[in-house]
Amino acid sequence: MATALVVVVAVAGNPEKEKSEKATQKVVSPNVYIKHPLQNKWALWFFKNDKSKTWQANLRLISKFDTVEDFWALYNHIQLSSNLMSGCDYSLFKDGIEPMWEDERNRRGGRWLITLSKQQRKCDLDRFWLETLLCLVGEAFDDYSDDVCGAVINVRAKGDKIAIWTTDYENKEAITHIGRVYKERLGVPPRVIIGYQSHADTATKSGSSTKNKFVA
Ligand code: MGP
Repeated sequence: MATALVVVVAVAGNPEKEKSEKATQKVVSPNVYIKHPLQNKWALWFFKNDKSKTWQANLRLISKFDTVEDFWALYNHIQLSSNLMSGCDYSLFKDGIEPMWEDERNRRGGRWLITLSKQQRKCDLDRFWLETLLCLVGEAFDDYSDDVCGAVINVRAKGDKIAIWTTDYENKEAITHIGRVYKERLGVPPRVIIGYQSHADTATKSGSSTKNKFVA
């Protein structure tokens, strides 16, 4: 539990008053000095497409945070996704999970994928990504938030993508709950169908599309 901070205000420069009045004590609310903790610690990653390097070498950790204040400080400090060059990604993942298919927590997982039209970069991309971040740090999926590993935004000339990655493509209950809440939070109309695909299928796909394991 938070304890109150007692600020001792000395009556500076007046030793007589200091003696007679001792010191004034003020109790400051903990809200003033304690940052608001998040349930999880998160890491923000950046990917820049340098074709002379491997995919993994292009992935860089930006920073980690575990309070509401540090989340906003970081968010306000970095470029909006719509200002990034095509080929760049941001990824926000729980601390300890790398934003790649190979991580133990992603290997048997998959993603709810939001594909955007080129026109949507202007009106939807940044607000969809911020809402996605808020779903993650705010643990918006109730008991199923434990299944969430992170989220990725791909800025691409052919059409941008945003996805929430979950840990187990066989956990139907968690996946369907997360998909339903996520679609609602983004305000995606019911007639628009979003799909969930396993990373295993995405990584081995032959054509341009991966089959959906679930839809919402
Ligand atoms: P991408 O960046 O997820 O999508 O994957 P993009 O650029 O829209 O391409 P498309 O194929 O979906 O149309 C691009 C490529 O990056 C993949 O084909 C992989 O070669 C590589 N890549 C992407 N991810 C997420 C991973 C990963 O997790 N691990 C590894 N090893 N390579 C990845």
